[in-house]
Amino acid sequence: PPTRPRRIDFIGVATASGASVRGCGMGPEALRVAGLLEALIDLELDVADHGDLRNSHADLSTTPLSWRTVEQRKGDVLELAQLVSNAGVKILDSGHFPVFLGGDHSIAIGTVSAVARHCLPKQKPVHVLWVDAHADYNTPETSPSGNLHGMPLALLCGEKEFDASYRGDWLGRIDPSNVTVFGARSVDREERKLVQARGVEVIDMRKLDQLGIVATMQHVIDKAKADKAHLHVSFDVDSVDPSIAPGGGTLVPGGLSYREAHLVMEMLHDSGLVGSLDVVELNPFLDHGGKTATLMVDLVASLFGRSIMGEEAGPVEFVTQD
Ligand code: NNH
Ligand code: MN
Ligand code: MN
Ligand code: MN
Repeated sequence: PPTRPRRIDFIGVATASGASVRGCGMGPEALRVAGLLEALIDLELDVADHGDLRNSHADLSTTPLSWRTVEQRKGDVLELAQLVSNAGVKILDSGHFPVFLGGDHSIAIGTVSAVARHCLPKQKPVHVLWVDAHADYNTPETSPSGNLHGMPLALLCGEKEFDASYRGDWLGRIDPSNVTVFGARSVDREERKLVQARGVEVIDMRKLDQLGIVATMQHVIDKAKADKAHLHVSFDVDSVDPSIAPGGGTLVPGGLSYREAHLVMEMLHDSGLVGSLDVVELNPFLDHGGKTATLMVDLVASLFGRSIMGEEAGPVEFVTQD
């Protein structure tokens, strides 16, 4: 059956501590202003907005983000990850569908942790679809930038270079062979070696050009279906081409087109396998008049069943007539 959850719970994570460019802490509010809740209510879905999580400590007010050391920002990211993880578990345990609004991609440390804590005790495997221009599989050793938004997958998959100081409900919770990176076109040299060694599937833009969305997404869906998995989708806005999604801090040319991105969401909807979603890296300060925020609202609506010919039309199937 298509993805039609009982209730969709939004939770914002207002942070840019994992990134070097500031501004994506305003992402959750921009998505609300662009009409995220209205779009889903319009689909006759039940929604609830839990507001935003943010770092609590007072020294953020005396040491602004751009002056914070790598160590301080790591502390911010891990503190927030625990808050996000706990909030996510609550939502999932209530039987609701969490949509996490970033914030930079380091919030996925907490979001995927929540999914793992909810699913793994029930023997439900967790598959992760990481839609991104980047692979986000750097470690503290391989990272060219030191930014944690380029490392969440490696941490979740238990890369050894994350020492005990990174410990939490996230370290090593995900099996790298259950991860698919989709839409990549910027993978760092050492990062490339790691994803290959660990068996992370990377459906990069070249493969997408050659095979198309339908075949590649069907493959992702079939893998998750065969495993009876919970599919978590982590959608980085920079996966989409910068010409239509300019609101990101680390843009790379050659991304998903408008229709390719929608088809990803439409096929995911029809699969009925998606149980949680991140929308991350939206930077309203860099966006052009809400262009990227509005695109993301439309993409989320597609994931939850908005379709061109109406919801009654049902999943698309080709009928051959003789
Ligand atoms: N790979 C680079 C790094 O690790 C860039 C990561 N930036 C992202 N990832 N926006 O999605 O620093
Ligand atoms: Mn569940
Ligand atoms: Mn990312
Ligand atoms: Mn990215």
